[in-house]
Amino acid sequence: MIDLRSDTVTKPSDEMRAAMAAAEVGDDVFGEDPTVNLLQSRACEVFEKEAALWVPTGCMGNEIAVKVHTQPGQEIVTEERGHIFNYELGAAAIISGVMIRPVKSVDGSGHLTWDEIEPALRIDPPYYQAATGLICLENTHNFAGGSVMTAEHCADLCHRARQVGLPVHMDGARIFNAAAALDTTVADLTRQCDSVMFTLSKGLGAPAGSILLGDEDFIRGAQIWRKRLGGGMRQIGILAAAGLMALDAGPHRLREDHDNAKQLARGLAEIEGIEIDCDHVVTNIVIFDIIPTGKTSMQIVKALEIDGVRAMGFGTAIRMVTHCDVSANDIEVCIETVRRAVEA
Ligand code: TLP
Repeated sequence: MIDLRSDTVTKPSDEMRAAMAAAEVGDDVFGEDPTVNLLQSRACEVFEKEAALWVPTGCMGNEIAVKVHTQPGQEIVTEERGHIFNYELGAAAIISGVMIRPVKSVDGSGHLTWDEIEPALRIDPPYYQAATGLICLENTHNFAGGSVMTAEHCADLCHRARQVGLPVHMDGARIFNAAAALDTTVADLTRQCDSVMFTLSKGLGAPAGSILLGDEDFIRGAQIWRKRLGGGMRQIGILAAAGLMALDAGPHRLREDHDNAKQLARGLAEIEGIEIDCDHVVTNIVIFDIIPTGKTSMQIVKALEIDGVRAMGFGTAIRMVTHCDVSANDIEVCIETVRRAVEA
């Protein structure tokens, strides 16, 4: 089975499993797990941020950030296809009591400009309107096809947000993919953000875990909310050992995933009935439209599954994500499998 549903499906390597078995551990709720502590301080170094906190999932990291930055009754602004708005099951409403104000990115990139954000903001509104409490960005932008936001663009948004007194949270689940594509560092891409979440369990290859970063005050608040939400895990060094390997070695091989995604996009573009703009594929996510095939995405996904390829269908589109368990040869097999499914 060639599994392209997501880069979350990667399995830990033998080397990673060995590191996990050998991990030194302690009780992380007491702050005594040396491997977690090492991972958190390593993340601080890499991102050049004051403090970091292990969280079990990216969703928990994002939702803790929303909680710590906002007050109940406020609004948060996100791009309309953003993960926090679409794939976190209304958690911002349930946990933080905030409403999400989704904004359309006119150029389709998923990366809002200040001109798009500003009209959606309510800064010091009259008492009968909800105030904006937070702006959330996403880099790479998952459902805009893994598109990247440059360091300059992000710094500009953060600068303007600061001028109106708003914090900015970066959902950087795949920020290392953005850094690889833009040939820059994750520190540069997130320097002005008040908080950042990045995921160890996607392209970087760890079996679980994300890290939340910010200043010391923010992380103190985040630690309280992690515990409240049931995310205070104990001898978590076993997972942090995998996270350390993922953080050190994972970023170096992401370009291979991006090359495979490009190869996939080019192959798909040659299949009649598939609509894809190859120039938009710059990281490891490939999203293509199948309307002209006359089939539904569910029909195609089902046919692919029977033929040994897994993909994710949504609306009239299909998403395929490359990762460390997929080779260039698998990509060729995948292209031919899609051709058969479309032509059947
Ligand atoms: N994304 C998953 C699904 O939830 C859609 C995937 O397969 O891509 N932010 C972004 C941008 C994400 O893509 C994801 C996961 C998360 C946050 C949540 O991370 P986890 O799955 O660790 O909670």
